[in-house]
Amino acid sequence: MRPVRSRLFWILLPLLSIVPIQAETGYDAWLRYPPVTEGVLIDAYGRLPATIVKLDNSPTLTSAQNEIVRGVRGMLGRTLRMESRPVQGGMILLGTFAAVKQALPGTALAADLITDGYWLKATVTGGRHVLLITAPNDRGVLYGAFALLRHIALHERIDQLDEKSNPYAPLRWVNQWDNLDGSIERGYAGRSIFFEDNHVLADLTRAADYARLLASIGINGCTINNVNANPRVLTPEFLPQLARIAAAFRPWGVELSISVDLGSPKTIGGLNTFDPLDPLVAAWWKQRVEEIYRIIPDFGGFVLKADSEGRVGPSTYGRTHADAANVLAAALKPHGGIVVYRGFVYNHHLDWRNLKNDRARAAYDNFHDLDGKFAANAAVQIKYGPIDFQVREPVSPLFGGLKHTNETIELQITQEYTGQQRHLCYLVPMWKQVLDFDLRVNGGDTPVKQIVAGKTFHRPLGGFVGVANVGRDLTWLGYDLAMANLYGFGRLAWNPNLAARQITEEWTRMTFNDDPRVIGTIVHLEMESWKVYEGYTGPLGLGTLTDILHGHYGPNIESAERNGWGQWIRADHKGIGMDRTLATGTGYIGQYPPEVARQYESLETCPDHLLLFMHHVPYTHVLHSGKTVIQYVYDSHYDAAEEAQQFPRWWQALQGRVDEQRYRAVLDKLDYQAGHAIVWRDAVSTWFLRESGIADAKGRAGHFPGRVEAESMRLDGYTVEDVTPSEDASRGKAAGCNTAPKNCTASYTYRGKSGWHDIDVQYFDANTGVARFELFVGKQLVQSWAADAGLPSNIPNGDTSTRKRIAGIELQPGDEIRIIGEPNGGDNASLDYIEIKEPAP
Ligand code: GCW
Repeated sequence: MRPVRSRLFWILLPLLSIVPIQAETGYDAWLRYPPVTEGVLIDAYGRLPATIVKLDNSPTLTSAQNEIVRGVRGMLGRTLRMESRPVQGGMILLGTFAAVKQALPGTALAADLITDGYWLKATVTGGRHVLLITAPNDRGVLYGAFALLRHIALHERIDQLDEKSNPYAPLRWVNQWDNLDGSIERGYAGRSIFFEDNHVLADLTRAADYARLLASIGINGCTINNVNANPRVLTPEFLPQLARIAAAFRPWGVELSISVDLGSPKTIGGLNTFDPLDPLVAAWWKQRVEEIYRIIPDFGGFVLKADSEGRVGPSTYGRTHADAANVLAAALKPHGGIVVYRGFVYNHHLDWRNLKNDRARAAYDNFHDLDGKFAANAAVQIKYGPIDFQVREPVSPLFGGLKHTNETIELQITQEYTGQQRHLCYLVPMWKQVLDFDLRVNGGDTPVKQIVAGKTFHRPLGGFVGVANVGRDLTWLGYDLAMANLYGFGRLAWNPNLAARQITEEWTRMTFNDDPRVIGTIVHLEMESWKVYEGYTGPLGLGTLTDILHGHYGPNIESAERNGWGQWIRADHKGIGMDRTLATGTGYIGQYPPEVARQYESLETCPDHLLLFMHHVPYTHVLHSGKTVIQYVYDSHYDAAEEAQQFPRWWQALQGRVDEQRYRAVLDKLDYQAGHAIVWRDAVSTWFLRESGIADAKGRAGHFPGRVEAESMRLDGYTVEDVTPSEDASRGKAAGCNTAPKNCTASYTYRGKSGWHDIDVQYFDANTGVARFELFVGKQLVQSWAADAGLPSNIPNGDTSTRKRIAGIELQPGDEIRIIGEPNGGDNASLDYIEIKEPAP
């Protein structure tokens, strides 16, 4: 009998042929390998040889082979035949130079490749098609495999491949700041994928999958524990556990390294000293290192933070940083290991009253005189700016100050001061500026990237280190869009000459899809985001005006002042900015080579975006842009916050074009960011208005049309409280519900025009409990929600201030708007205000 098809079937038929967009967790990041569906490409890739041969059995080559099989199966729907010896017909051939030479004598190999570099070559030998993936070492072959898969994922031609690629620098590491108890310093994506409860996790699947992600972008080392290191990591009980992580990394060519505590010989070694020049101490390190290499032969080395932020260091014995680095370096040297010594050394008890004191000077002052004293297998790791991962800093002058010392640059993938992976802040454009910055050492062409790669001063070692705090969250960094930073870091470490836009486009296409609308929107969002974040947090070189004493997240302008941490902005009623000039200030500018110093020293030539980092000026100082400083601050905050309002709108255009799960997750984050950008805008503008006494020429600062303060609503149970700092709440006050377990109510009678409106409820989401809210209009429950965002504070302030937008409500004069807050734990369901607005067009 012929099957009878209903009319519905024919109506649905066109829909059935659309490839459904599968829900995705984000776990696969940019290694999703979705099917290639375009006919032309299917034909072209169809000519790929059916067999893949790997010429030896090393774990890395095995990964390379497996990865190609996995990728080809996903993208082209074909399962390659895996062989370990050359076959008669066409093949993809994986092998090191040495192996290829043996298997296919006469193959001319690329002589100009260095360690980790690779060559992809489509060729015909003996009448058969061979796609050669070869390199001087195993890891290079693996990188070649990922490069091939990237070409296919980006729908590029591979039939005539002849691509040689060398890494820009030998050292391409990430530093994780994981604690052995499973917490992560500045981690925003769940607990550690390595540790729990002072042990290495039994299941290291995540560690292996992380290594795969790292390998795919050319990262060859991972330091797994916090630079604020627990000495326990070196104990005999712990080392075998580390070996398990090294084993999880090894197939991906990622070398394991650890952060150590200089005090270890004393704290865990039973010595009564950790003096780096004491022979017993040197012997202790040597013995520990031997023990490590016995079980981890490819161990990468040590990272050391000493004499910084409370860590012990060589100063205890009057020794230098070079002495400390070198005792470790000597122990590591016979095994090929290295020591990376952090240049992030400064006094956090600086006297703020002394106008000549300057934390920005610290790295250069501490290390410049030691130039040439560090061992050849040691490198000084320098944060990109002289303070601490701010949204904008000049490049550290120390890069130009060490000519006989290996260097690495430390960038922060973790968005500690740049929105903590709740705000979109894509840092590749910033890193590009830093890496391209020409320090003009000796008047020459000396961009930072070349210096740190060891090219400028012919150093044997050097490179790029990214602080990356991935956690157990399935998205790795807690936010799908933040993963562009991890991807971008790796790509830049491989080749800092890549354009930011190209990197972003690659990442977008591989992470989402090839829809031009998707690519256009996401690339635009990412590329705009740093400028926008800077605009509503801290422009003109002020740095992120965040709470530097606590969460490093929400606004708290004055937390930078009048304490020993030295992140001063020196603001008073008349003016603002750190005078770092040679003429009248701290002299910091003198640490730069003369051409750069001249540019920064003069108000005429100092760029606006660093003005307040370098100079103290009155609020009325006129910038190159023609605006006064104070008006620029207002404009920047209002404009950038306005642009952040557009982020979720742009994203909404992608509904149905990206999978629903990630679509929702990203939209939630962008909505949240849009709300928090307003918190920033208001806090900073209010503070500057108060401090300077100069009105916003456009009349915005201090005026909030449509806003109804919680403290002026009818309150039942709620009590009015002061918020600290006061600019973190509208008019400085909030209403808190301290009557737990009883609910509180705040209500207001609407007197405006009738029609459609949006209601924004601004509340504080403390992390000590999950309060709930209900919003009623008249008797009708319009919205209820939970305050469960896990923000980094337990009180009402700029960290916890959160917006809930209830869009599209018809209001009529006389309507009662009522909010019921249900406190929970320590979260008092605090309210700041409601704002009633006509919907944006
Ligand atoms: O940025 C600061 C962080 C600290 C960090 C330190 C460092 C690991 O706030 O959490 O400690 O820098 O880089 O050593």
